[in-house]
Amino acid sequence: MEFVALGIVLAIFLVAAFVAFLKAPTRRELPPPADSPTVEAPEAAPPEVRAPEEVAAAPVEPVVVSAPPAPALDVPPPSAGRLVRLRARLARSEGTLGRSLLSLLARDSIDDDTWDEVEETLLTADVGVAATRQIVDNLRTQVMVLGARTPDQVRTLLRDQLLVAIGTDVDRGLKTLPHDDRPAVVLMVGVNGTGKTTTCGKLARSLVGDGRTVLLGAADTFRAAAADQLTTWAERVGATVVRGPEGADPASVAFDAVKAGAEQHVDAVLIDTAGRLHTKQGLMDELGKVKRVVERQGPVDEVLLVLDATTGQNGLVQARVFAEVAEITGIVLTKLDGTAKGGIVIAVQRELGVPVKLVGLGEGPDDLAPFEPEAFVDALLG
Ligand SMILES: Nc1nc2c(ncn2[C@@H]2O[C@H](COP(=O)(O)OP(=O)(O)O)[C@@H](O)[C@H]2O)c(=O)[nH]1
Ligand SMILES: [Mg+2]
Repeated sequence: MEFVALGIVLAIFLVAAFVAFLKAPTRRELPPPADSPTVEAPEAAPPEVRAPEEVAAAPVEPVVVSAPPAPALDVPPPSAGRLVRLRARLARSEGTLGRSLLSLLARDSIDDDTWDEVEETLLTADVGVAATRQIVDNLRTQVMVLGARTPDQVRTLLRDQLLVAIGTDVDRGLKTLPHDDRPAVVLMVGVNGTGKTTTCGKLARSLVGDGRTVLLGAADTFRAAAADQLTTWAERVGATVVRGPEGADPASVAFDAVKAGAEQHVDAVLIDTAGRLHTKQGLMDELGKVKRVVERQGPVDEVLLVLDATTGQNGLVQARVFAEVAEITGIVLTKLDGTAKGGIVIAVQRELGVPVKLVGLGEGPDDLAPFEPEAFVDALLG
């Protein structure tokens, strides 16, 4: 009897051992071969590098660990608040204006000589004669009322007056939304080299980033390189481009671009134009014609005058010429990252009675920002 019982126990044990043996290989298949991690992990990987199965178990980390860096061009940062982010770049050239004014106004007693210096500082910063006079008059009154001033009060005073000069209650929004089942049409005008083509590209990228569809019209047909440059931007930002042969009629290219934009139901058509200024009459004729021909299909929503901020008073002369040609709806002030003097913002708005809507702060694809007076003045004052 004992033998039978012992035999049964032995048999059960054997069966269990056999089953365990059968299952073992299956379990061995689950963990990856010991040497497989070296394929991804560098040989000198520190011991704390996670085993692949551990990484796979964590739902978020694999993306962080193994995803290739997203191409920067595909994810433009939001256009809102850009000026604040690009402020340091602006401050590079603007800081001196703010610092000079702040230190002049912080003096215990401000005599006529000091006021002359304030005026001089503003004029040197391209603010313009009329606006400078207004700012100085207002500051004088306020300083008289205040008497002794703390640095904070001086800062507030100056900030308020600069904001008044720039204007905070102006609509600086860009009309780039489709309407009446048609794309918004934006015409980019300005002298050669001011940044029209670059601004078309940057604006297209920003719109695409906001989820819109954009078509670029290469109506600068004067040089083939101009259309090539715009086409490169279109490829970079994911926009369609309509171009004509070199020397084609700019108005007909612009017309075709708007037509194609409407047929393709894009949200916005941005038209890049040429800016030869050697004959003012020729320019007027050409731009006027572009606008009229485009308007056969519907209204032009924005005519943006692109001005190089570093050209100072020269820029104002150009602005006047272009304002005669086309009804400018907004100003794009480019190259504010360079040696430009910020006062030009005030001067050009006064000159044209049209708001600065965008500012260019570099050559990079995201170096275009909606103009925000508060952020701008804060950058001036450091
Ligand atoms: N630093 C700087 N350069 C700019 C800016 N905008 C345009 N540019 C440069 O100015 C040059 C002329 O620009 P482009 O768009 O070809 O001018 P267009 O002739 O008016 O079309 C190019 O080298 C641009 O990279 C800007 O905001 N800052
Ligand atoms: Mg160009």
